[in-house]
Amino acid sequence: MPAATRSKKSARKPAAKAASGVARKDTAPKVPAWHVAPDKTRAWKRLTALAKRGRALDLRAAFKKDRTRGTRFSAEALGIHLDYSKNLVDGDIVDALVALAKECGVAKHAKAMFAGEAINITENRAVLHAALRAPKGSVMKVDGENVVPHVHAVLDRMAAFADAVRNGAWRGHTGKKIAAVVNIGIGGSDLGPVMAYEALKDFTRRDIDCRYVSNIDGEDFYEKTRDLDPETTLFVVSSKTFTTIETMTNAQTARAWALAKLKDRAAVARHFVAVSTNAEEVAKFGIDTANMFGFWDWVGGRYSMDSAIGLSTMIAIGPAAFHELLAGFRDMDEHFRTAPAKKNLPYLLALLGLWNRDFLGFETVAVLPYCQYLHRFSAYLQQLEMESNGKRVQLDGSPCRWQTSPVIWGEPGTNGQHAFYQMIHQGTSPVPCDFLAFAKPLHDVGSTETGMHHDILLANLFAQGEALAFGKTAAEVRAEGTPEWLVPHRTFPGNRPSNTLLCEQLSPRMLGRLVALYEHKTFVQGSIWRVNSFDQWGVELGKVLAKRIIPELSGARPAKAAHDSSTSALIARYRAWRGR
Ligand code: G6Q
Repeated sequence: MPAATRSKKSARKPAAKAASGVARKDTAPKVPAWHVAPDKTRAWKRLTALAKRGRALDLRAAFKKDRTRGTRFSAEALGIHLDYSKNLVDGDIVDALVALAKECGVAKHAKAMFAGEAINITENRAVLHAALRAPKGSVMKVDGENVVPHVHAVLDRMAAFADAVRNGAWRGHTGKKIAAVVNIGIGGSDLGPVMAYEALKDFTRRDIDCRYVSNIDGEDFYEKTRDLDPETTLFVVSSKTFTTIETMTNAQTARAWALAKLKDRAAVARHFVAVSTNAEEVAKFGIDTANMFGFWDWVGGRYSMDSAIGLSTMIAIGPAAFHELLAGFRDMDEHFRTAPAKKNLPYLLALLGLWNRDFLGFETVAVLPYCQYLHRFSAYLQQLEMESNGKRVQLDGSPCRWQTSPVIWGEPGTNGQHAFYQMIHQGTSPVPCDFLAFAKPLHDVGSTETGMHHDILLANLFAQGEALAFGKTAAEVRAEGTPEWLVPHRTFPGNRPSNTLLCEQLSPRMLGRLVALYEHKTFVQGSIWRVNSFDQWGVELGKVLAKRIIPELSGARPAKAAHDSSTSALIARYRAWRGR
């Protein structure tokens, strides 16, 4: 199978093209009998009964009663220590959650995923991002064909190219060394690479500046390129489909920007490479398909940062470190597949999240990394979880009778503490938090006189979890001599759930483990919620409507398309202010 195409053998037969262009079947695929609706299970009923106990659980009392709670409700694997003791759970609740995963057939579903079955049923596709990190020589099949050799063929080509850019063998059209790599992509073709570049900055060579243009807003392209020299700039156009309007518009703008100085169409070949599954469109754009790095339709956009979509990451950190990143993903795949649910980090995170969402009714989750390098991690997870599980119908098309994805959001600590933590501590809606930190910093800045930054950072993280869980009672506030009228303002209710993920040290391998941890967490939740975590029909409608409106904004006269009075007035106001 060539990099970006399927062999005849592997083409799925009954697939036809739907209006949206994706392969479809004419009859709905059968949902396996073991994939039961969660609310039909005994465990769900048990959890519904336990919810009252969970809501009433007093963390102060629970910790007092069980001196081992902090270690009892924790698990550790692969240098990641998960402390989930500050959740509103007890042993019975955890047992019932684990039973829920079992009754919902999560393990069977995972097996089907790893076996390359077309579990993305609405697009009739396998979901095999795990093959992206499979070791050379292993076997993972889609439609009977082992895809691992194809994965490694692309990885080898990426490595050769990344090395050439890094060591100066690959030069720009005028013979100069590449000094800036600009990845043009959006969504899954942007969020992973930009998150990884920021997270692993300390592992980059620093003499090649990587930048990421995603937004159709021209200011993004302008700002990211205004100080770059086309002679030393390489564009990586990353788009699975190579038809996404934002990416194609930015790529065309980039080509015009480069050619304005280089003045030779032949320069495109030295300054543009593509990452895509669509060789035809890449060639149409004018990029030599020899400079195209492929991946496959069984890799979803938001699950693609370890595919060729990670080309800019590989250029930044080098092929060896990229392979370490892949090894980290693989470590977590193995842990996910083999560890018992109670010790399995993705299962635990998923089940606790589900408990908070479906049984305690919490609507959002804050992911709060106490690590500046991870400052794009929450944004990355926002897409991973919300695009995957923000669904309202089950696999069989019937409505979900339960809540699905919560809102995922967050910013690094300690910055957030001086901004939105107020609401987390004393607001009316509890927000479960995932605190994330590394025990060993990459740079141990500070001194005993000034204070070690990392100790202060981690002290803050531990203090936040403590404050959220145990709060401060009115009696404690009074005992400090606080006037009575101020007591309610200074009281912290406590009992606000959090997980703490304390990891050993940030590295490419650790990042791979963490991303795969959340990938599989998302899988477990989607599996129990019985939704298709691998499609994203919800982004379609807005795209279609925008296409219709574009000519109405830029045309000489507004088109006569019928809109509601709000949209029409906004279009008219826009045109007036643009002098049209
Ligand atoms: C991810 C989504 C979406 C996608 C972008 C970019 O899972 O499918 O975020 O990655 O819309 O798509 P292209 O890579 O095809 O340009």
